Amino acid sequence: MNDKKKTMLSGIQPSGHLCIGNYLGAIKNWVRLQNDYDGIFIVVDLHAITVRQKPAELRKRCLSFAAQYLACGIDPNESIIFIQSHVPAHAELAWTLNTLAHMGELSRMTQYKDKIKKHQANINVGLFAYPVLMASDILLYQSDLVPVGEDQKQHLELSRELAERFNNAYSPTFKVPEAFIMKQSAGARIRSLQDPTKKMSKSDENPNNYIALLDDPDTILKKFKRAVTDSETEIKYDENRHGVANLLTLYSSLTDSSLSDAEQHFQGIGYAQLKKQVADVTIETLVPIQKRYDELMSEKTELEKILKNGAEEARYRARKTLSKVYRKIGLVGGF
Ligand code: ATP
Ligand code: LTN
Repeated sequence: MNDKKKTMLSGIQPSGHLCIGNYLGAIKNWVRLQNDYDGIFIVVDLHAITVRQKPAELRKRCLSFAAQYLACGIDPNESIIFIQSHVPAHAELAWTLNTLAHMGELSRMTQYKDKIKKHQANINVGLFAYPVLMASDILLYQSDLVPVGEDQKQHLELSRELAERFNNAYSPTFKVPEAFIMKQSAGARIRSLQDPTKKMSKSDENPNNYIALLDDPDTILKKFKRAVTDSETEIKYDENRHGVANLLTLYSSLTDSSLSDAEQHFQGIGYAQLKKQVADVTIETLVPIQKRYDELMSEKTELEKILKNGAEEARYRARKTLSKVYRKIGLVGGF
């Protein structure tokens, strides 16, 4: 790995089923940028437990998500992949940054407001402090670039704010990270198939709302056939026609073509064909990923080795930043 490269870092919570929204909004950019950056990709299990998880499923899902990162094209010789809880410094820096974060700014976070509405029975402190843990993931590694979907923009702003607040209160310590977010029409916010006013979410209780990376071709076709569109007929990109705009965005992102080329391609064609062709290009993208995934999961030694090496390297790098932070705030070190 080349030390002169800038650092790119991102993570996904092991909840639900990784979906095409996560792929187009985040993972595809990780893969695209990994040769130019020193990449760090995390399965953020400590974030996932802010919502109640079934222990046996969570355990399996962490490995499965790591395998899906690799199957999508993350190269372990280029980038580091690890599981967040394997590096204790994340929780330690999060505690420290909690003492800098304000109650007011955290209570304004949209994701927090949405999640407490959805999980009324479990409005826990972790859910509230979640963006601070995300800031510590990013700041621990002096990250330059954070490729995420649009829904994470506000959290990224907070990470930048906390870095600056710490640097001003003590002395320059953290790099102030930049978000890397595609345009909405290029996949930053893929919409739910059944309710295209909402974003596609991998833990949606209705599986018809998302295409999972591991859905088989028949399921993919069925889900797209049922996708909600509108009562018009022309296939044109109009942000207010959410369903059709979403299908066009999916088509153009998956085929790496422009929206206007996609519109051209579908001129004079009906919605049934649009759905069928979006299903076809999705299947074409996902089948090779699923094949590689099956290989990785059938013999877990390679996967476990990658995660072990990743955690080792991450622990070393994270400890360097954390020691600096502890020293600057006046904690006694050297024992
Ligand atoms: P959950 O439903 O489990 O809360 P999620 O689907 O919102 O999860 P996250 O783990 O919160 O997924 O997000 C992982 C990454 O995928 C983030 O970078 C996020 O911005 C991106 N992402 C999530 N949903 C979409 C979407 N619909 N379109 C584009 N990017 C998305
Ligand atoms: N909060 C993010 C997941 C996440 C993340 C990160 C993304 C946790 N730590 C660090 C980028 C960098 C989400 O998508 N819900």
